[in-house]
Amino acid sequence: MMIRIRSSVHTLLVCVCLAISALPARAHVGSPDVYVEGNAGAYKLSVVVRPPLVIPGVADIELRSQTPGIDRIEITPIPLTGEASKYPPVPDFMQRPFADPQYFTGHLWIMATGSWQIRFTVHGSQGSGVFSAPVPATAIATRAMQPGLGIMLAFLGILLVAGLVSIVGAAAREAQLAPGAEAPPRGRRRAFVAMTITFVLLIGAVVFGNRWWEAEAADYSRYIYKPLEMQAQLQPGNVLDLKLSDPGWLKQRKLDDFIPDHDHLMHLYMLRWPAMDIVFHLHPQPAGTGDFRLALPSVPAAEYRLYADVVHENGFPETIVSSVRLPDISGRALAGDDAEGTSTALNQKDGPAQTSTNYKLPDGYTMVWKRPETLAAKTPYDFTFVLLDPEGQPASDMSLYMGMPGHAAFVKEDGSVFAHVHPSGTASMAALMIAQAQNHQTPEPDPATQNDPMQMPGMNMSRPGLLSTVSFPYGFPGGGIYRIIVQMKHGSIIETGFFDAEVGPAKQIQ
Ligand SMILES: [Cu+2]
Repeated sequence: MMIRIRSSVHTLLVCVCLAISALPARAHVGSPDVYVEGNAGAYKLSVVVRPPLVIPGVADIELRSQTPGIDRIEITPIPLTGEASKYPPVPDFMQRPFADPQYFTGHLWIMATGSWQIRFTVHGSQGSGVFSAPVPATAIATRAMQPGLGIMLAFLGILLVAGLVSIVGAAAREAQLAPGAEAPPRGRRRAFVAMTITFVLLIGAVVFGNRWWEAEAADYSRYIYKPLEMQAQLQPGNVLDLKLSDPGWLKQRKLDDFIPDHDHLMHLYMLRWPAMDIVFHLHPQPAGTGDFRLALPSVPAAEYRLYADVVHENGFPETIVSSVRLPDISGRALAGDDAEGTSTALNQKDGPAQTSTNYKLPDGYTMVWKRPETLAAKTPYDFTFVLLDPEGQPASDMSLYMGMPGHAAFVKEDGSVFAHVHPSGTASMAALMIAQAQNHQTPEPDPATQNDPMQMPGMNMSRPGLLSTVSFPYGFPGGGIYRIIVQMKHGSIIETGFFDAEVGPAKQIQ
């Protein structure tokens, strides 16, 4: 009987913890934290938003201003689109936790799953300004309770049941006795009956409680994020057909509401797997609801892993993961924004192969990574790359690639992390533009921030003097080996550089 109680109590506790302990959202794969850079009026901000572990839950926000003079910052969580986006709640204020006057932290409740923004209103000596960071918030998985906590809670539960049973027994046996008197056999019998009834009732309560929590957990699990699924199939004529399907999540998710994100409805990274030594950045075209097609370029026979980025109408981004085995294909020539890069295989056994900071490109150019000395998880970095011409000078013929000075993909060796990042950060460009439009900001030309695509009125305009340096704000979600694939464009050539990084565990914040 005791074993049954124990297992029931344990199940109940596990359910409680399943319900309260979910992992957060991810627009990318395995990389939930949002790293963005942008301007609030005269202030250039670097923002990290760590979405909550539960929905509803608290998002942790860190902000560093590259511009001095800030007096105070108000933060507000608002849905990115819809009627509710017009009625922001009363703002909170960010704190300065350290002596550093340009570093701020804050915490905000995110009350529902969906496409959110955190709006920063900055006041200071250089006037006021507004900036919004899009934050997709979803619970994506459940985490089991720690065994130690489970055993402790189960023990306390048993103690509670045993205590109540013995209290009832003592009351039935001895309540009417004079002090010090021995309980008569009748009293003992009465106590036995009372204890049995109490025990059965308590077991009933535990079983009922368990059922209730199971129902709650099942209900909650419906809200756990399930990314769209994708079936990739080779069709005659070297056409890759990508069929999307919804495994069931929120009813409002659709397969026909995608909006263009930096010029395309879908950005497909196709990597030879697991070597990651050949990478294609391609742009399949819609061919019906939830159906995308792509005429393949020439590819060698291999297994390829596919990461497809799309953005829904409400600014909610998804990365759809799939894989496909392709035969040798002699396909079309690459054209437009499509690009290909080749490197050495990611050496999974003996550590990173491309640990150097200089990546030699086939046309004599070199891509250089200003690599930090050490890389730790959960730490915001500016990943800075420079494109040098064959003479070793910064390339002077730079052009924008899909409206931006560069695109980077951070891929973990086991494929569990994939993040497609831009100079403005990890947020999708489409979501950033929705947020920016609401802030009614007119972009001001500023040579110091010309790498920032939000500063560019016509994102496709090629501008003379575009810097050959590009920076991506990002932080690794965890330790391990990552391949960073960086693309920049000069003239009409899209260059693809490969860099490998060994990332240590997260550092304790001082
Ligand atoms: Cu991109």
